[in-house]
Amino acid sequence: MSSITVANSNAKWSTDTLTTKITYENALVTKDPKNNKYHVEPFSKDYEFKVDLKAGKVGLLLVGLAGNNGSTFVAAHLANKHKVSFENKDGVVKPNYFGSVTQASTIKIGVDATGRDVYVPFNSIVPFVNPDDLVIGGWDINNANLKDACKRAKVLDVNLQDKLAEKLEEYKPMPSIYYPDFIALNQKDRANNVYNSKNNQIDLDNKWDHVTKIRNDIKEFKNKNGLDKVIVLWTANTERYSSIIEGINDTAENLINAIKNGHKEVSQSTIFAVASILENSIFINGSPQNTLVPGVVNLAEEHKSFIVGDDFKSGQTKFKSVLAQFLVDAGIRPVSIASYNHLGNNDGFNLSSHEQFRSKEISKSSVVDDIIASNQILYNDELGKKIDHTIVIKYMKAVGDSKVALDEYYSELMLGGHNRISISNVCEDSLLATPLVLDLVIVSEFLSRITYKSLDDNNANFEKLYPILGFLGYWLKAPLTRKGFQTINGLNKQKLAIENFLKLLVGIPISNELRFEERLN
Ligand code: NAI
Ligand code: DG6
Repeated sequence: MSSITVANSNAKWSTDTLTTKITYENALVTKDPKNNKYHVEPFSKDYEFKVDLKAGKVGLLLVGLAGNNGSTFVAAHLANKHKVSFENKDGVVKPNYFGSVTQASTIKIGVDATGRDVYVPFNSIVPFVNPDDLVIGGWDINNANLKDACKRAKVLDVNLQDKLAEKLEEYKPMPSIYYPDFIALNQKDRANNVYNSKNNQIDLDNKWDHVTKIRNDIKEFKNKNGLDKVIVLWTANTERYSSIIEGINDTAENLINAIKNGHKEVSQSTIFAVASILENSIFINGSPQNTLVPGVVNLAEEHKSFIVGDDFKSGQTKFKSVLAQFLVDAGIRPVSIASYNHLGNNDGFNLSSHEQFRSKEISKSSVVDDIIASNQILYNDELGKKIDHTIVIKYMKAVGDSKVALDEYYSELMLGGHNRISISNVCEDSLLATPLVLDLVIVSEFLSRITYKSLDDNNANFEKLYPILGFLGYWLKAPLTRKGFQTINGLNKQKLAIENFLKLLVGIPISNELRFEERLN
């Protein structure tokens, strides 16, 4: 149940459901090519939304469980669930989920009688799953239990690792599917927990059998733990891009046939996505590669199953999607952005291989596209419609998980002036990514409980949201977007969308900063 009550008769709570009538307002803009004038036509549409208030028992299966993100995520879950504090040189550290929007941020619900803003915890206005209640498991091509995986990752303080050791040791990854061609060759030695390997021979032909194995793993995990639903999240190594080939991975039917024929362009992450969709499990891709090829999107549409991607937006890119937006919105014209990274964890080692780096380069580069496209005064045929945007990633073992990100924003000011902003950003990469994993899981699970119908159509039935959960763009570097629609990267726009949606669901007006209480007489 929500911790607030809203005096709005459009939002009705019962024990099981919240039903809300919402008016969606926007404006349709057309341009007259004869005189280049815009015509704006405001419109509104009425909807009824229904939220199933009971999440049930939720399971999470991580692909890449024994990696830095996977092991840090489980350790954070255990530390918070069992309230394990530990001591470091600064004193006692209590468990928390700093960096998680759902667990550590607040949302404005209105103003008090004196006009002051009132905030409540983000997770207090609608019933999200409590992270403590998640049942976690997963796969890895490496067989390390999570005590050993945390030690190898060198992310968490040793005192915390020691306190959690017994519990962490109980988590062991299930054998996974491994197609060596998709991740860096330098990962070969890690692969000692591989389902499709017999006598040192990797089976790349029976890919449908691999789908079946993953489906069975999901089913067994669900049954064994008495779960109502399972979410699958890819936090394994970055793969190379798959080629999109007509007749192979362009439609659901072609993709299924390609898997049955063992086609070489079907990646292991796509196998996980297909298996998840067929099990009606939400699938989230936390890495940059194009796991969610058109055939996967089509399959998700056919099965009305949810998919989310791509690539966690954790540090440098998150900052970029704020700073670039700020510059362009201020009327300043960024002309180049140079982004360097060096890191020494296994992710960095994998990315030191060209094809895997290329996947990351694509997702990191696309982040300013919509921001630039929003301002035709600064970006046009005369001045140029693009900026120089360079991404460099270097593996440097010594710095481990403490990634160093250096950015230089070079912009044009008025009358030929220039502005150079340099940013240095250092922190444990996996401590930034782990809260994002949690948010993606918690929010996608919540969105999966929502149905809606149009009130303009008397015959409309309640249906689920569109399978690509675009509301999760805030947490992703390259948000997968419905065909024909524009990708939104600006962080503030992304946050506003999810916050406003939650507010509307409980009957609170969407955010605006008009502050008439103060500014009118
Ligand atoms: P990691 O290299 O420590 O962990 C990846 C794990 O995946 C390894 O344990 C590896 O054995 C396993 N793996 C590889 N292929 C597999 C397969 N076929 N099935 C199951 N497991 C498999 O990497 P880390 O740091 O945990 O990052 C994971 C992913 O998240 C990477 O793709 C990275 O690019 C992405 N990412 C990480 C961010 C961060 O801030 N840490 C942010 C954005 C994305
Ligand atoms: C090098 O940048 C390694 C990558 O895996 C990143 O650490 C990760 O994608 C996070 O990137 P960002 O740009 O969100 O900080």
